[in-house]
Amino acid sequence: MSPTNPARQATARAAKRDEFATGSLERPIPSGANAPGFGSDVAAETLRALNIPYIALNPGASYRGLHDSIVNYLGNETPQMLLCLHEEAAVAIAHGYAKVTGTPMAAAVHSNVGLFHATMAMFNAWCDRMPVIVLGATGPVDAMKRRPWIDWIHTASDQGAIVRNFTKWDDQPASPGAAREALLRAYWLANAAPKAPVYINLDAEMQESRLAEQLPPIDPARFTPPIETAAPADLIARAAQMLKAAKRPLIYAGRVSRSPEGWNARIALAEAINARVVTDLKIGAAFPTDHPLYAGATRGVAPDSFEADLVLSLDWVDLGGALRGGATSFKIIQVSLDQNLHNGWSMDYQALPPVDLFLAADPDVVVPALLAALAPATAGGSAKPRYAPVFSPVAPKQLGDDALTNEHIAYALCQAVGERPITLTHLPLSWDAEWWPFRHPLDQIGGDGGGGVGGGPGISVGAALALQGSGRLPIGICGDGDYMMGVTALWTAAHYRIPLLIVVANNRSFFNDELHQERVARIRGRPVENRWIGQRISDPDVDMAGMARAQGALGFGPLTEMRELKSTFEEALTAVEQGHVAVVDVRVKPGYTAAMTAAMTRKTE
Ligand SMILES: Cc1ncc(C[n+]2csc(CCOP(=O)(O)OP(=O)(O)O)c2C)c(N)n1
Ligand SMILES: [Mg+2]
Repeated sequence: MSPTNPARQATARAAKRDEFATGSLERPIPSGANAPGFGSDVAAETLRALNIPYIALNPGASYRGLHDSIVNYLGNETPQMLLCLHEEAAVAIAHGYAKVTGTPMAAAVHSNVGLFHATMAMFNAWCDRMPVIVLGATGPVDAMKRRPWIDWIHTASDQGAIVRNFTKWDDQPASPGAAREALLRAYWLANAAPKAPVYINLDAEMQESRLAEQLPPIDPARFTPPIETAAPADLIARAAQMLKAAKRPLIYAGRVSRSPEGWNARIALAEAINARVVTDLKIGAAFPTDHPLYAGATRGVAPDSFEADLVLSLDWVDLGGALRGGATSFKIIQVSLDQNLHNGWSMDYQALPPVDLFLAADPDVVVPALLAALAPATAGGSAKPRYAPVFSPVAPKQLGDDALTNEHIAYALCQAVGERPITLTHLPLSWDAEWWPFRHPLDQIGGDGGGGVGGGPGISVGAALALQGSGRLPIGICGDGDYMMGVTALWTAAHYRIPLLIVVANNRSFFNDELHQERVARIRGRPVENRWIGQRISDPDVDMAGMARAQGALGFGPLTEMRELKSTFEEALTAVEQGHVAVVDVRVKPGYTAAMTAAMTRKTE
């Protein structure tokens, strides 16, 4: 696969932007400014040069210079501002956008306080290895320039320290020229695998100072060269030998791109070596789940259960955890660049896996190389996914009539969706991969990354933004706790006419933690009946649909019966096709799938 320059990919995307309603909104009157006059104009111009399509933000005085430059110098396009009601939503939207496109948009947050709000979403994007360019600002670094009180509380001597442990790089450039270079470097680094958020802190004084002289023009593409990380040919040959020799190879299809070519190459590789393939709902779809070689989505199932004699991990999240307790009877090939991001603060690097052959390379580059080494004639994927993105509802299982479950949601929604191409932008904690087939890398884009509840709505809005014009209908299914923590992201979708369906799997509880309380009670011989106290979200029940309507979205429900589900989903999907944001509140009974409960309770007994 040939590398593509991220800046050039973004150009095409930015050109498409105008086709949607979003791009026609909030058009400023012309300012007449046609040359950069201030430090922040240079920063804004650099975002334009990098073709950053959007900047999700919550405003603040610390970056009022940049704000003015985007509106009055750039005319509020490339990037276009997307106003958010909370900084966590701003970053989550950028995270969701990156999950679909693989490239970053920007988010802007005000000084230390806005950055504090943004931290959880930045941590989610970090753990998810997704690129986000977070712009921030500090009050004037020069104390002589600070306004009394407010500029002092909103100035920190090392603001980047707030997020340094979970960003790939941060900087506080001291001049317009340095700001330009910092933004180019930020874009370049955020886009190089392993991808991750970066943070640039623009000094208020630098933004607002008049430009003493024009900067010499530069070609941004030359400062953001694509980095393709291939494995050396001798290691590919060794890996191919091992794969050929294996009798029961197992592929752990982990963090891979959304590219259809990469998808087809993985199918071709699995078929070439007759390997079973395991995937993970935490990350985006990596293999067709109705392929005969598909072996299921694992929550840390050991390969012993497949009697594998060789494991090929394509950057699997937590390979060490998956192999715990049974890695002696088979060989392990690991393909990953993730070690380049590991630091001493976050343990999100997971357990250290045993490895027999390590390929420090991009899995999307390695798979076609392995195919070529195995069978040169069949190498090279086609541009179209071999599995058409057409859904058929899953066969109904024993679905009771008494109380709805997430499985009812899956079944009725899948039926209502019919043949429409959709993207599942978020799934609740208790979701089973068997309920919904994935046949395209954009059928599902994975979870929140860092286990930070509240990311679901924002990530879904960002994914929906990126999917505009793709013909895919975005559907996010969120727990009620997740929905309520991130619900204000929906206002941004409603305001900027970003069509999206959110289904709330509403068990009226932070139910995950009820299970934890039950476990503790059991271990301590105390009443499990009390597990709901401090967990249940009822009395009063929250009006989920009302929270949608309050922000200009359509609200349906609460639904309590199976017969209401399909028709309401159909109505909501039609509304989304017409450009609306719709929320359907489905009351589900508290309870998790057996697999989820088992995964949660492992190691805690
Ligand atoms: C920011 C944050 N706060 C708290 C938690 C702990 N936590 C994990 S799952 C969960 C419950 C989430 O509730 P909901 O989205 O309704 O899903 P449910 O468990 O009910 O299916 C909580 C509170 C977390 N992971 N992240
Ligand atoms: Mg819940």
